[in-house]
Amino acid sequence: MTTPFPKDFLWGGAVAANQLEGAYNTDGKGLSVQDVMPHGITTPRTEGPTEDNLKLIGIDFYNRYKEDVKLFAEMGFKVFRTSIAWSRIFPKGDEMEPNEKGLQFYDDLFDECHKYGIEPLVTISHYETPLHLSKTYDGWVNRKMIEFYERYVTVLFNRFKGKVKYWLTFNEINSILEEPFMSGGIFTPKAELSKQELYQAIHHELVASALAVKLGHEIMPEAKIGCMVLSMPTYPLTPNPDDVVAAMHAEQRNDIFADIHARGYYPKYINRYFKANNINIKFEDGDAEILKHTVDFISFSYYVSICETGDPQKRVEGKGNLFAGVQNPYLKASEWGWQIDPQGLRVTLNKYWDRYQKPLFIVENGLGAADELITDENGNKTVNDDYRIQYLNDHLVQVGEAIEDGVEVMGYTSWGCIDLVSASTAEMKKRYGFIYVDRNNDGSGTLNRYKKKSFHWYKEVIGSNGASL
Ligand code: BGP
Repeated sequence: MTTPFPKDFLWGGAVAANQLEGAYNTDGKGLSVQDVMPHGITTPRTEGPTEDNLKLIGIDFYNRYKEDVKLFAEMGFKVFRTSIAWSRIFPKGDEMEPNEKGLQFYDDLFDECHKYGIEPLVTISHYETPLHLSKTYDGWVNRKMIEFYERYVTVLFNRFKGKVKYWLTFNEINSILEEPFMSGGIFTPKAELSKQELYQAIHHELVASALAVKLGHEIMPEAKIGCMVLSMPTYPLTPNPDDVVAAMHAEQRNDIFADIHARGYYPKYINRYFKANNINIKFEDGDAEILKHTVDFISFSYYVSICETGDPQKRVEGKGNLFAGVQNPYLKASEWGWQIDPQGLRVTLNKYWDRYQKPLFIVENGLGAADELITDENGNKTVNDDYRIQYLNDHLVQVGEAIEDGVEVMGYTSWGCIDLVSASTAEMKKRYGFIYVDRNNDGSGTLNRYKKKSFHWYKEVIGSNGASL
């Protein structure tokens, strides 16, 4: 059987601490911004944790990770992407000393992965800013965040060197444009945040990210450190050049993030936008030098593509992943309105490869769907998730096409390899996993795990290194 996938291709799955660990106040963990977002981005934050916040218990991964990692190993995972909850390590974020029990949890988790030959891929900050840093400093608007983040990553790198080879500095760093609180811990309500403050916050994150690359390379010379962006190809709605230019501008708004990480400086095209919006980024001495520490690879999430038009009359709002866009008349959408476009993944891979000539890692992709747990003829509980198999198969075929196009792809971790709490809506019903978790939107359920049909499908894909696609 032939396959375009290289033999060391990193197959696996991805999750984020706040969406599955639960144990939100166990072993010294402090609150994070997620603990006051009971309904994701759809409703305003609360004063403190409330009972309707499903993330407080998650899927109890904190206590059940051994059982789950064993299931990942059974599928043949080579890599497992998770994040470290910042507030487990620094409960408030601005302390000098880390919380040993938090570090110990991740030590144990990574050991468990290595037991099965699974490499951890760690997101340092995945929408989990300690709440104290958000409330007291206004998150990344404040330059002091660089110092707190530096202390945090230094602790992580020294503790986990030798155990974690692959690191991502910030999850979907560009999502701060739409979700400043969830993504950047910015407490000021979005409507009151000026563009100047927003882009200064972005600058602080970019400097912190480059600093992490620098420190990571010093502390762990063998490690590979990447950036992580939310990718979403934006097509012109029609061949009208007005639409083409509108789509170009929409893409540039997101492209600056990977451009700076990969090239080490701000691209010229953004100056015009800065000028038009009176944005003046304050660089401190040394910032330009730090930015030159570029990433080893580019990682990204891919779920949807969208369109853009220069004609306000033709604007039919579509849903995207955190960013809204104009609906594409040629594509079908998921139950949550995200338009499905496997070829867009090939386009994205080609674009990034041409632009950066650095290895690429797809660290999120998948279909959020409402699954039905059934009992099969052998009396086993399962889900016949043919729709998910179709989605993933179609996307992986396009990854294969991109590899044939000459793109260097390091690996693929499908999102939510085990069911977890949704980031945007904070519900359980929107499931992505190969493993079903018995927990419902009202919080009821045994938390038992069941293999879906896609579990067996993915095992075969990995086992054949993609030849079965
Ligand atoms: C990305 C996030 C993930 C994740 C995924 C799916 O934006 O990095 O944390 O959850 O999208 O989104 P949702 O859970 O809203 O369906």
